[in-house]
Amino acid sequence: MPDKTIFKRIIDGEIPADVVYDDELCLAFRDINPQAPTHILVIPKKEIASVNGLTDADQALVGHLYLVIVRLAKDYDLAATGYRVVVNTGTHGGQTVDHLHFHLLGGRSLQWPPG
Ligand code: DGP
Repeated sequence: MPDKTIFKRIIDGEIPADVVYDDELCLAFRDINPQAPTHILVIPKKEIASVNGLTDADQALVGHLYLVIVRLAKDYDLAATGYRVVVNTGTHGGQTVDHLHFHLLGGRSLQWPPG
């Protein structure tokens, strides 16, 4: 069994996080290294390493995660000004934690293209 990821340890309550949303399917908490005034990570409680690990069985889960993101964007006053949802994937994508996570970034004007 591979070591637990840091996000699985947060799900299991082994390490603290600034949780902003919690339900039976997912958890949302503030990124420890924020890249914008609001930087929230939304993760499934199910252990999925990246978007590459999604299957047909996860269709409803992905929809749920996205609706939670939209809800948080509204709750944190990002919806009107805009925001970005980022899913870094694999080495070239800059993924550093092998547990699927959606970055919700907002509160400032974000540049494009990313580096
Ligand atoms: P990524 O590079 O896309 O895999 O993003 C991983 C993010 O996770 C990164 O922005 C920093 C954040 N992160 C890493 N460890 C922790 C932690 O222990 N707590 C919190 N809240 N965030 C973490």
